[in-house]
Amino acid sequence: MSRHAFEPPLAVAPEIEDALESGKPVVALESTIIAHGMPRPRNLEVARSLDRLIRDHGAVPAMIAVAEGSIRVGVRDEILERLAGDEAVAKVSRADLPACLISGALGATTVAATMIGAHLAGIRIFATGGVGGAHRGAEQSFDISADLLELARTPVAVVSAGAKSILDLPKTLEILETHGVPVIGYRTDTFPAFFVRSSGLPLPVRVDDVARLAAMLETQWSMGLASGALIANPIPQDAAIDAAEIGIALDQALEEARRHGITGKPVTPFLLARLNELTGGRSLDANIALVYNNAKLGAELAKALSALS
Ligand code: PSU
Ligand code: MN
Repeated sequence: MSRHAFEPPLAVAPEIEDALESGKPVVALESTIIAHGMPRPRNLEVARSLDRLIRDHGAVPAMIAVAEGSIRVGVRDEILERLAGDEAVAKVSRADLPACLISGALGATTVAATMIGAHLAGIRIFATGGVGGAHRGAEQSFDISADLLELARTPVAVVSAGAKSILDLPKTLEILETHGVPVIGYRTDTFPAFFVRSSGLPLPVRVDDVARLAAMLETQWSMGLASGALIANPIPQDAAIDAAEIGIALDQALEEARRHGITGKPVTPFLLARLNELTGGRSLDANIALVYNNAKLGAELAKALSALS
């Protein structure tokens, strides 16, 4: 008899279920970047463009969110519009999943919660913008994103442009190393810093082609190492923002967050929104460009992984 009296509350869209059953490439997408990471109305356009882009690159997109008591893998348009337009969408990480599911409320899933949904559905590749990490001052505040621990225990590869330097990137990398999470530079030797192609922090592994990347993931998982992997894909050159310019805006946004006493969950959404204002929308353009770039790599990687199995 199973230890679990209930099936997990998972609702996979038929198209995605078919794709997974026939071994076709599928790429998971998170809903928090849409609900909390980008302003309206661009967020909805981005969600729709991501869907098209992944299809154009030969994979099936799977936006993940919580709605109507289930983890939705693939959301219908009405839910997507509410995620992009509704102020009241909860930000749902691992710890928030059960309460949000029981309440029936609409929830946008973070990297951590999206990895859980992807894994439950059998999706191995997930493309996003940036992952959460150790915040600056984490040695005092203990503010370390659940994304890092999820990467340590859920076998999904996350394609990201690294993490923003609103975080303490050296600490973030140390935590990932401690937990045995491979951080793999895609065509880079250093950890990318989201808007900026390089943080200057060296990475132990660099891979220049997707077939090799897929083989590495397959090898990791074949050994039963049930952790994820972080694929670090730098923002395209022509979309990157000057490190000094973004640094000034980041410092100001961080100072404002401190002054307003903003801590915990609202920190990242607050900083993202302020950065966008402080850079006159340039940070948003860069953010969108790097998400598209990650979606493309995610699709290529999902195809390469499908070809192996
Ligand atoms: N970083 C970004 N954009 C985002 C996020 C992080 O550049 O939208 C979101 C992601 O959903 C990520 C979450 O999983 O913030 C991390 O939040 P926290 O630090 O509260 O775990
Ligand atoms: Mn936090």
